[in-house]
Amino acid sequence: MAMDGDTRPNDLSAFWMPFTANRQFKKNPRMFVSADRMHYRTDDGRDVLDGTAGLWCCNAGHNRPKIIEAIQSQAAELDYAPAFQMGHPKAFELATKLVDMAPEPFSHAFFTNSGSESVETALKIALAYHRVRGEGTRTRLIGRERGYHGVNFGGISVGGIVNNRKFFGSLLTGVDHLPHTHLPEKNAFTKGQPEHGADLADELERIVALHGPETIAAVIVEPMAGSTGVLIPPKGYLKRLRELCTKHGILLIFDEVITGFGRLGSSFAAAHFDVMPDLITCAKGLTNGVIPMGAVLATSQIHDAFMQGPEEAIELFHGYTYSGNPIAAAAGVATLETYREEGLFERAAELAPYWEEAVHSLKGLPHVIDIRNMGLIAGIELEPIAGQPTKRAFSAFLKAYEKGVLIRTTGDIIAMSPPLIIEKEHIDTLVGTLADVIRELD
Ligand code: PXG
Repeated sequence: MAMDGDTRPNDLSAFWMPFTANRQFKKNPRMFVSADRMHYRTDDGRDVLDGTAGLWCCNAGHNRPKIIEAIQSQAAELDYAPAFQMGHPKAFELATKLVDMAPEPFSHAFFTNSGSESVETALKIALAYHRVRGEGTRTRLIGRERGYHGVNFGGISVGGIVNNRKFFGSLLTGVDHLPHTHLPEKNAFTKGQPEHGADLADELERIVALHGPETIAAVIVEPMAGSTGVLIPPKGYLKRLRELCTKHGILLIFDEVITGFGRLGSSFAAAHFDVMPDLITCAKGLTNGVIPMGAVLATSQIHDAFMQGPEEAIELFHGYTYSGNPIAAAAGVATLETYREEGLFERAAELAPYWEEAVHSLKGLPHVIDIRNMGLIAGIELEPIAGQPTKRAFSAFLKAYEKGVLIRTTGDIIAMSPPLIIEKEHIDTLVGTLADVIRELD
């Protein structure tokens, strides 16, 4: 129990923390107690510059009044409405705003509560799409090595992160993986999209030849892989993947849980790269991270394929108690309006060159073996300490936190993805502090 007026709970044992070294954390906890725009405030009263938009989600920065107000008034007006066979205006409003923001072919939104649920939903829609069209033999799903698609069974099956998979049994059957596109020996220190690796998309031909195209339902990839260390797609790679999927009647799913909502300087990566998948998953920035919510965006072609049977029949046997939850929808509407009113996606695009120069200035510092960037995102790869992978980057994370900057690490890669309201001075502080941190590393 917390003491009155004490902001640090003194019993940390009950909360089993996600993706955290629980015992280590609880010996030396790091607690945020409030936030404002670009900064968190710690329980010991320090300001910490947010270099990661929370977990890649608070794209408009923290505690934005419009979003707070929308949540408060929605909660007071309509707290919850049943999601099945009933509606409420905010979910429809948000769906319309969302498809208006998305690139042209996306005309429908299915609501979920997280990125993981968006992935499960997209995979299920893909399988069901083929079935309702009489192509029920298309049951295979293709992911990619080093892909992250959340933590549910479909997502870890198509995902390519060994620790997220190996503890959890046999996963989905009928899944195959494309090779990842990380080629440091050829592409290290590339600014923006790397030159080499488009041909790795051709591996899909090998997988198709092995199984037969009529067995494959969908390919799912992150257009830019975030969680495994900011892997930027090689020039031409996504376009090639699109061509091959079209050629073989396979649906292409872009998992845009990180790349959606301005991270690359466009609404979605699909628009940024001008490559249109058939389905887009999103979450995180949809509500600025404030309330759990995700969505799957579908083209009319996908959606309309389901709208064929008798009108009184349920077309898709899928959905969640909280699909389109009123308070989440209100937060979503206020978030999308904030992005638009403040031109935050354009702002990200304008700042991207400054960001690129800033992060690449870290080249030449000790242990730095690669730097990757795009939009307002960067990955800085460190040489692992021999026999102790992840240790060097994690100690950078701890030192940065002590110096008042929040970064994120995955393996020995430092990832940064600040709120899109970041100012140049913040970029200087973020990168300057990181340079000091890296110089101090063992
Ligand atoms: N797909 C992608 C591409 C993601 O990045 C998910 C699905 C799952 O979303 P939910 O909302 O279920 O967590 C994600 C989530 C990190 C980090 O620092 C990345 C995520 C989540 C937490 C930490 O790499 N991505």
